[in-house]
Amino acid sequence: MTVGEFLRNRLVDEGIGHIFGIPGDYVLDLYRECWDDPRIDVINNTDENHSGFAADAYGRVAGTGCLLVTYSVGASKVINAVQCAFAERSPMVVISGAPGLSERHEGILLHHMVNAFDSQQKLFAEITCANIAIDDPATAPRLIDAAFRAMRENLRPIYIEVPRDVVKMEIPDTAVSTAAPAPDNLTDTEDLAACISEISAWLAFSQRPVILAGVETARCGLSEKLIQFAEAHRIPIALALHSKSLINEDHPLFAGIYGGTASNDATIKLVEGSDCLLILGDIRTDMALNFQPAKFKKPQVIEATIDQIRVRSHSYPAIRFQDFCEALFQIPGTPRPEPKVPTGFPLPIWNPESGANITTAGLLSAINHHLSPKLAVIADVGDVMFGASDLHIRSSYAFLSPAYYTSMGSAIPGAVGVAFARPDVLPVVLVGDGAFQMSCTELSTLVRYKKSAIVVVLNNDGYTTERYLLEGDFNDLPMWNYERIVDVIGGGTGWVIRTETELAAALDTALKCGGIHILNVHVDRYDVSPGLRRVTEGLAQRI
Ligand SMILES: Cc1ncc(C[n+]2csc(CCOP(=O)(O)OP(=O)(O)O)c2C)c(N)n1
Ligand SMILES: [Mg+2]
Repeated sequence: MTVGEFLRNRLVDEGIGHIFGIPGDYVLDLYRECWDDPRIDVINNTDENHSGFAADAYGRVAGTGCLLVTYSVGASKVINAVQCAFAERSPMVVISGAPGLSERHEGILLHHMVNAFDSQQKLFAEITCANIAIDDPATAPRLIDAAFRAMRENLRPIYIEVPRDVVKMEIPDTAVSTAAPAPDNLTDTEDLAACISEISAWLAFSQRPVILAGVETARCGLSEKLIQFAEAHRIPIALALHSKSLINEDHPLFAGIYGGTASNDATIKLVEGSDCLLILGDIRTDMALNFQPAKFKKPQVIEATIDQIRVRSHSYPAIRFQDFCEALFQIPGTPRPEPKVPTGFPLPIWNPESGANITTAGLLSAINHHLSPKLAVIADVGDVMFGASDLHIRSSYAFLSPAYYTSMGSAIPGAVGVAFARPDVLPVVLVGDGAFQMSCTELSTLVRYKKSAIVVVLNNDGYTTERYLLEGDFNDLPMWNYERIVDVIGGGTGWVIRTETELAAALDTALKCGGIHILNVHVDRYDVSPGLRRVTEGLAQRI
């Protein structure tokens, strides 16, 4: 078996059916192999930065994303998206080609090379949980398997560099192991029993337990068990914006999006007033606390993440998060009265009025009106992301947004990832005019692969989110005819929208007919969503 074949087998074992990337000479042999492999579809993007965000979104929905790029010029462009995946715990396999081992001693500089041959691996070391460069087929299986294991444990990207002449090298039979290796981190069972008994006793006494659930539970496949646990104990579940859609928002225990002072008063009261706040798999970020210090204090909190298990002021370093959750979710239910659960910020009912100018709030109401399990909302960074916090999402993985890392330009590529991961749902992209200008070439990939999507461009004439922090000409953008991108990419329908009735007509047609629809929605440059208004009040106090 060759190194290339071994690696492809491991990708398939991992459930990866699609790889995103762009070819280049240092990765060509591996590219060809993956392209020809009937088990894998390789999707060419228009830029490696977009491949990165497509793979990230694919991973968030399907389990694991994968990138295949050439050395240096390609790999350096995926760094932003890999950082996003690292920060937000999205597993991803980053495969990069590299100069062949045999050509490294010719005494000349090789194209794309910067500094030393291993410079790229060092760059990725900071933003992956395992990074390997394969320089010997005999060690390749062990290194590759250990990297995949690290990805599963840490839910973070891994980096695999394959020099071009290594791809077709034969692995010695003795080096290919089939035995399942033991996990790296084993839970101390005595510690786990002590920890769970401590929590059981606390839960039995607690009057106001609340769960603040986060993406790590979903990434470990524990969402269903989490919900059953909450139901058995009648514990309300709040979510941070970066975890939105972890549970169906119609669920009677869903307590709203908790975003510090940007939340609904009832959600704030519930979360901050809890006498047993179970923070499960959630990353605590400034964005999720609306840029204020956390209001809940250690004596109220059980915090379990991949990085630590902490109960009040002490931690249990020898317990794996996955094992902790499995044991926690088996604690028998406590009889407790039905909790009072807040209902979030209901967006106004969508009732389009003839001639009325569209506003950002109206746009969100319209999207909300059409939401169904057949749609997935992918929000870019900008007002669309903060505003989307109020959307009522009714199915899991139906909302994606990098609400912690907050890089602009992720949503259109993200729609490409979602389109392949979930061909049964229609991606609805919410993107600002600024983020659109960064990422619109990727719409061409949707057309190329005959995918459908509704792309709503919130055209507020510039960087409106930034205007609220510091106004200046640097927030202005050249005004584009966004809807006319369909002529350039050779597919889709463009819409210019200024009124509620125009928006209603465009959405109705787009939902009925499929294909690509680009909605250029003009709003006033200072018009913002209710969600952004709440957030800027918090941020303004910080800067
Ligand atoms: C890649 C990247 N560059 C810059 C920023 C800083 N930034 C945050 S929001 C924003 C403005 C977004 O503009 P637009 O997409 O038009 O959305 P709007 O705020 O107008 O709704 C900028 C520049 C960022 N988050 N990501
Ligand atoms: Mg804008």
